[in-house]
Amino acid sequence: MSFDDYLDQLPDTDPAETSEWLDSLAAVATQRGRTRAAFLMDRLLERARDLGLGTAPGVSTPYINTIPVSDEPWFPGDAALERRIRSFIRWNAVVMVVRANRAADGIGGHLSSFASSATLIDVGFHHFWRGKDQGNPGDHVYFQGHAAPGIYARAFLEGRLGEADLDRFRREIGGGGLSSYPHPRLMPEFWEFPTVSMGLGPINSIYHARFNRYLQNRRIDATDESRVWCFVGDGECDEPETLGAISLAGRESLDNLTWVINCNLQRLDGPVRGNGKIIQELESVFRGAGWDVIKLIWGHGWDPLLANDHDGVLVDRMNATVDGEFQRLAVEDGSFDRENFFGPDPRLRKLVEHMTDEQINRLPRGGHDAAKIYAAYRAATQVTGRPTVILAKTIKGWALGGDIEARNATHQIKKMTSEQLRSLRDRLRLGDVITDDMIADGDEPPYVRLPEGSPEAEYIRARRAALGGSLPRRVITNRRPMNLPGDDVFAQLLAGSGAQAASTTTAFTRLLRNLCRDEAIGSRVVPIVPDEARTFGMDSLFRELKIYAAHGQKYQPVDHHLLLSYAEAVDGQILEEGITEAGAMASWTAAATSYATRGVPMLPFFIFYSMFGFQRVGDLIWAAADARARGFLLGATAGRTTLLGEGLQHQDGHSLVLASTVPACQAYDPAFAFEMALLIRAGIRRMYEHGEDVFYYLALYNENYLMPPMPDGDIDEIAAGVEAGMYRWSEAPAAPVQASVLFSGTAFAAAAEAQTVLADEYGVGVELWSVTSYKALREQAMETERWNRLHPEATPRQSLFEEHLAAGVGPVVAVSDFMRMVPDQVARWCPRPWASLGTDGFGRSDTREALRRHFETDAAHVVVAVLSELARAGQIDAAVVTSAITRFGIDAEHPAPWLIDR
Ligand SMILES: Cc1ncc(C[n+]2csc(CCOP(=O)(O)OP(=O)(O)O)c2C)c(N)n1
Ligand SMILES: [Mg+2]
Repeated sequence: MSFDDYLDQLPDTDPAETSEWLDSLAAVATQRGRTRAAFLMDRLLERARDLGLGTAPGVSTPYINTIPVSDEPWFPGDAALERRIRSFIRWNAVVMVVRANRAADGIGGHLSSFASSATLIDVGFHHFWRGKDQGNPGDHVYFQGHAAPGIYARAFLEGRLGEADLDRFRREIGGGGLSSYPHPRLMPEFWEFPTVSMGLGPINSIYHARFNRYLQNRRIDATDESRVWCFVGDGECDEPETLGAISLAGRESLDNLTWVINCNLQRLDGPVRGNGKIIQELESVFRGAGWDVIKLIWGHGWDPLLANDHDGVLVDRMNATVDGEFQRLAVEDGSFDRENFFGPDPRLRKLVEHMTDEQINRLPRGGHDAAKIYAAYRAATQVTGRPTVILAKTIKGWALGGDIEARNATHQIKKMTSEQLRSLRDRLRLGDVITDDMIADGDEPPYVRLPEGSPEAEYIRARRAALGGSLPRRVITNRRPMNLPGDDVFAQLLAGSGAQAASTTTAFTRLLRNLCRDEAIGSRVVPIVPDEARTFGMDSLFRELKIYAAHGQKYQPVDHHLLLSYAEAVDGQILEEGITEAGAMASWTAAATSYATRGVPMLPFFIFYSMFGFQRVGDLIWAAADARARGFLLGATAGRTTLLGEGLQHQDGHSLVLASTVPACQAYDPAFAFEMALLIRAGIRRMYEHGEDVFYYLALYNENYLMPPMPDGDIDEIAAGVEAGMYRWSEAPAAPVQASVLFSGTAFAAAAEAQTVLADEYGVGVELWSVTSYKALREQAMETERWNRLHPEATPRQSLFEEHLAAGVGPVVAVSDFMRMVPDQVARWCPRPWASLGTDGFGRSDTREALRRHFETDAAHVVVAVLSELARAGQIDAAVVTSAITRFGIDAEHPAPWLIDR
């Protein structure tokens, strides 16, 4: 369906008049040309917009700068000094990568991404980005990961890094090196935002800007002095995460957000859109999403040409040239450009006849023109009610010389010959500081510093001082300290559910409400949910806490008469993200890093369908870990069998495997409400009292059973066991033969039933252990093992896991609603015979009972597993096992669940 189809449905009240207009347009197009006709149409549409006629907004404009020359402000900087400073930065960025690769072949690094964005970045540093020295957190700048060498090079000129630091680019082992890309985990006082996994910086920046608004609207922190800037690659725009959330920024009027898309027309392998125009494509997409779009395509040299383009032929040519051709023009020399870009049309050729080939070759692209960049940034910071994207056209590898600039291989080049370095030096006009013999073959090319007291050194210092200090810088100044809750918040949960059955999910919702009501911590709690609150029984919180809505609630909800109606408010506390786990995760990251980015600790709980967590947004979780996020992730409806009915794409039996791959993640599988409460209590202390940069992942289930109270004893002692990963849940009944069963989560029921059956019918006394975290046990065991390996003559230490189990006798059987891999993490440290039961294989729809039989995790299978291990150890007769298998109706010849679906 096209636009015409829609028009055909509207009544034409005066067809004669319509024809008149249409005929005149057609006449202009034939007699004066298409360009003229298009121009007239654009003018008419402009007037229509001014008159408020409600015509459909245009989404694309010609391939020229959005800001007319006449609207460009005076450039307040000293252009010559800035160019000179930039030359130093460009040089050092190159030398850093080149030296690193001479010292250690293959160590990598990138030259050409920064070479293309150096001016874009520099103008921000000199004129816009506010640091943190003026009493507020300043601006939040997300740099393109591959531009990292340029950021280090600037830090070097500012005196924040020394030569020894630069020489340790990508050499981090032993401490003190510079990380390849922005990693707060590795350089916690420098980098703030991990960006190098493409697409994550962009989506995180949107939700960061949104979270700043949330903080402001909830009156927790004044954030209007901070702007979020994000540098994005044009190739990076192909990642779904990059563009997937831009409409949120438009919808929520995030005028505190500015994106700069570095349109060098290339990605890693070749052109981003060889046959098209990435800038035009992005313009439409962003305009459609409600952003202000500033195209910065041409540098100053083009201004007089465009001013003399009376026939519009130059604009036509610009519109018609595809990116692959523009890339070619960048590679070739001026005479080629004269022939091939200007040449075919005599009017165009005439436009540049006064110029030399060299001058044509040097016609700059907008993204290399400081004054035009300044104009774009200034306009962006003045837009209200909308986010802004600047589409800046650049050349990849700019100034690095003909062998590198705009070549398809440019992204991967990390070495330069002395010859190439000499020509770079000349191009940067650094002949006065770098002599030929300093870059002779075989010698290390030198870093160059601005002489102390030189106008350049003074300028860079003064500019950053005026803007509030150096960037990037990660500091933790607790501007708005958060008080920790007392134990009374947890009391209800520790008491158990009495005679009423409950799930760990409903228990969590209760705890969340208690936390939100707590005077100390309540306002800092950030509940985040991606359209799943009803699934988790959290909709009861809507009315009480309200859903955050940037523009309030402009309608009366259908359920307004109900006590628990859908309630949105500007100062709402719940972030109801809609169906976007990626967006919700980005929100969580913003909240979970707010202690550092804003000095305002927040306590985020992101509760999601556990299947759509680690598996769906694992890379965002990894980035959050890099960013030193603190908070809670809750994988609800966890378990391959507990979530009955839903089937293969819903039943999660492996998020704990995935969670075990994230070093900072504290992954838990609590069985009882009190365990869950103790874990959250412990997590709050660890993260917010002791300042540990970890986060928690808890699997929550939707199965109702009686939640026992916390066992008698000292709360801290019991909590320590739950936190360490295991504690004895019940003693073994007296019996001649003994075994241990380890359960996690909802597998408690099978374990407890097996315990009774084994005692009553087989004379086997089984002790039960609740294992809350195999990941924690494994890490502790690995640590012990390592210590023993490295201290061969000392008395060997025992891991916690070994120590606990060494005290008992007989086999150990582990059961959980997750894959066997989860308990098997600790198998090699088990001092007794080991067997594990779990849910390996695809889920399917059925009842819990049927699923547990299918996956062989029900009580019958626990009984058989214990008996089988006892028989293997010669403690009972094998015939006992056989009879149990028959008795429980287990089909011994049935193929294993994980083999069935292959
Ligand atoms: C998720 C992800 N996939 C792939 C890469 C590998 N990669 C690094 S840079 C790059 C090309 C980047 O192109 P662009 O976004 O246009 O940035 P430019 O360097 O051109 O500014 C790729 C594919 C990555 N870093 N992250
Ligand atoms: Mg690119």
